[in-house]
Amino acid sequence: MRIDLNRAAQLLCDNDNILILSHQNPDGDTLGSALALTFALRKLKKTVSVYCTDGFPENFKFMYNGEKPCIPDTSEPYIVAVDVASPVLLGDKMSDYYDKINLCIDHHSSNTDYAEYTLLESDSAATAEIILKLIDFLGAGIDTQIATCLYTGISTDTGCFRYSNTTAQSHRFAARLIECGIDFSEINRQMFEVKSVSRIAVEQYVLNSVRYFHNKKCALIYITKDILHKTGSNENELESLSSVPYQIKGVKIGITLRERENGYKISVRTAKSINAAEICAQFGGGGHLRAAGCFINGGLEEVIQKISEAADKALSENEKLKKQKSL
Ligand SMILES: [Mn+2]
Repeated sequence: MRIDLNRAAQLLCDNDNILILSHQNPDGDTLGSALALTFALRKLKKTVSVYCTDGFPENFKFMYNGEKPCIPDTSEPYIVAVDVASPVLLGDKMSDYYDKINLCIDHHSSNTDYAEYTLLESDSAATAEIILKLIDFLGAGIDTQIATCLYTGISTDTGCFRYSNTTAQSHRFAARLIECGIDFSEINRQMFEVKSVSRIAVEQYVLNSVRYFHNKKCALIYITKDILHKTGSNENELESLSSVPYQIKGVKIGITLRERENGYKISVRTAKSINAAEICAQFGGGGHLRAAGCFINGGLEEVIQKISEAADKALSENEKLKKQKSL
C-alpha cells in the first residue's frame, strides 16, 4: 500500500526494533539513506541495525564510521528497505526477506510494491532526499554525520548534480546539508575523482584500444577477461566506464563491450536523434532511447563487427533522414 511521509514517520515511531536494508552492490544513495535513517532513529532511542548483503564497501568508510552491517538474531525487527526497487535487489542470500519487508522507501518509478507499505517519491533525484524529509517529520534533527550520508546519496545519484534528474529540491537540500558543516568537497573527491590503481590500469588499456567507425561518429571500447586479469581489477571497478566512448567529441554512438561466458555484454549510448534501444533490439536486447544493452554471442572481432555494422546502419539512416528534412 502506498503511503505518505506522515504515515511512514508514524510507522517508524510505532516500532522500537528496526532493521534497515540496502540493495546489493550498494551505491552512495542506498547506503547513505540507510545509514542516515539508522543514525536518526537511534537519536530517537530506537534499536536499529543496518545491513547490506555485500557489506559496506571501503570507499564509503567516511559514511559508516565504524558501523558494521548486522542482522539482529533476537526478536522480530520491523524491516525497512531503502532505495530497493524490487526485492531481488536485496540479493540472493536475502531471499527469506523478500516477502517480509514492512516498509519500503524509494524513488524508482519501477518499484514493484513488494513491501507492506511503500513511500515512493519518483520525482526525487535520490532516496536520500525522501529520507531528509522523513527525518524532519520525525523531528530527529540532522547532525554532521547524518548530513554527510544524505549529501553523499544526493550527490552520487545526480552524478554530482549534473544529470537531468537533478532538481531545484536537490540543490536546496544540498545547501541545507552544506550548512551542517559537512566536508562536501572531500565527499565529491572521494566519490568522483579518486580511482584505484587497478581502475587506472584498466582505463589505460581501454583508452589505448578505442576503435572508431563511420567517420569517428561511432566509438567502441572493450573490456576482456584478459584485461581484468592483467590489471588485477574486478567488475565493481568498471562502473561508469561505459560513458567513456560517448564522451568523445563528435561521437553519436558510444559502445562498450564486456566479455562474458561465450560472448559480450554490450551497452550502447546514443545522441538525441538515434535510438539505442532499436540498435540493441536487433540482438534481442532493449532499454531506453539513449541508453540500451544487449548480448552477442561470439569472439571479440566477430562481435565488434556485428555491433559496429548495426551502428553504421543507424548512422546512415539518420544522415539520410537529416538530408531529406533539409531538402
Ligand atoms: Mn537511488
